[in-house]
Amino acid sequence: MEPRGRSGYNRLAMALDSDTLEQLLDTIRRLVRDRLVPLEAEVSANDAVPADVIAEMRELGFFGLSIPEEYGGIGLSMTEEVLAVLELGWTSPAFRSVFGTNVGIGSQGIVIDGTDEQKQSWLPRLASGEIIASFALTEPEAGSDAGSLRTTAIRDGDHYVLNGSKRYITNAPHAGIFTVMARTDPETPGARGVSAFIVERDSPGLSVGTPDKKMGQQGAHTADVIFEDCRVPAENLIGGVEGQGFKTAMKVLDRGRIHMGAIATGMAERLIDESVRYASERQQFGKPIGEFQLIQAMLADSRTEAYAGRTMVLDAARRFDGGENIAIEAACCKLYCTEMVGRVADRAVQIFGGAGYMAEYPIERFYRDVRLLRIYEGTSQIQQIVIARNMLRDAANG
Ligand code: COS
Repeated sequence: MEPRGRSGYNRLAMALDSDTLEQLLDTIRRLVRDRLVPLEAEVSANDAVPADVIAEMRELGFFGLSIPEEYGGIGLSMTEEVLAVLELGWTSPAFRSVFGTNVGIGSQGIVIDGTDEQKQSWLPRLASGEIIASFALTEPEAGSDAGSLRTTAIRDGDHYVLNGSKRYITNAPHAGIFTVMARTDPETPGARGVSAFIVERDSPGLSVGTPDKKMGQQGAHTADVIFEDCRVPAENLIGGVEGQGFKTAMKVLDRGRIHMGAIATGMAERLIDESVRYASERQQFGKPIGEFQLIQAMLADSRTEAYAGRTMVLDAARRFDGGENIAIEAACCKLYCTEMVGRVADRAVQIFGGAGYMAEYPIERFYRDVRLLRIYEGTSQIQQIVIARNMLRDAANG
């Protein structure tokens, strides 16, 4: 029998021994509940995570959670990452966003498809949090249709010259490097002409726009990134091969979709906790509202759905760690868990009633924060397309 930790999950495909994993999860849980939750309102009001919190997260190794140990990270398996992210979901997503791109979309292009030199030169600095990595795929005219991106990267001697602009790029205002998808072959339309590059923040010709004003997730920052004859050394072409950039981006997003499902589930669990507490305390008609079956139905539906989400992300992560192709399962996680947390947040507002609509309570903020999850890293509709296309392809291939 494999030992079972507090997480209650069979320890398969784990990189850490069980004590170390439990210790890490406990550390995250304590930091989140004792230190970060009390700071949520301040982070939202100031639109910034305090510098000492960022320093603490750096110290704890959060920036390197998913980066292999040989490059200075903690090297969590996907299953372990999911368990960590479920804990992190308990608080405002702004905190996770500080290091989220280093763990996920900003670093994984290099981890998955980078050359040894690229890994050695960038991953240790990403793992330590010395620099932030951003993922630059989306453009003003290319969102869901990522393969139609227009930014060009034209070879000129031992450099590529980039022109174009990227939109809504998470952590762009803080980034030291960008993983940029750009068209190296303007004659080839669609995904095949796209390559991926590591572009340094201080490259001549690169500028970052003013941070976007958003509906929620204050404290997490996005901005445009503009390339005007931006010269990038040819050795920064990820994997050293042109035309592979779209596939690199898709592989990064596959993995990111499990991570995103876990964040959504963690947030749902927090909202349920808040809802149960409020339903136990709030009195109407002479008793706590939790004694009314219509409130109980909402609590039960939320709990059932969050449980389904938790089970799903852990299953997809286990399959990923086992080397299975998880394109369908990852999209299922993103689709189900992010839609699910939308329903859970909506029920939480309903249970809180007028208080759920007021900025004084955290529910209103979470309601706005979770709305983004159904959009970024691939909308729900894109997940449906990915799932159905793969189903039909599998059926055609027997
Ligand atoms: N892993 C590896 N390769 C993949 C892949 C995956 N998950 N998905 C697609 N590919 C490959 C395909 O096999 C194909 O390769 P070949 O040309 O060798 O056959 C190539 O990539 C193009 O794939 P496809 O034809 O499916 O591309 P489409 O242009 O039709 O786009 C969708 C597919 C819509 C799924 C894609 O554009 C997408 O995911 N869009 C959403 C982007 C997104 O999430 N944006 C959020 C912002 S980034 S934070």
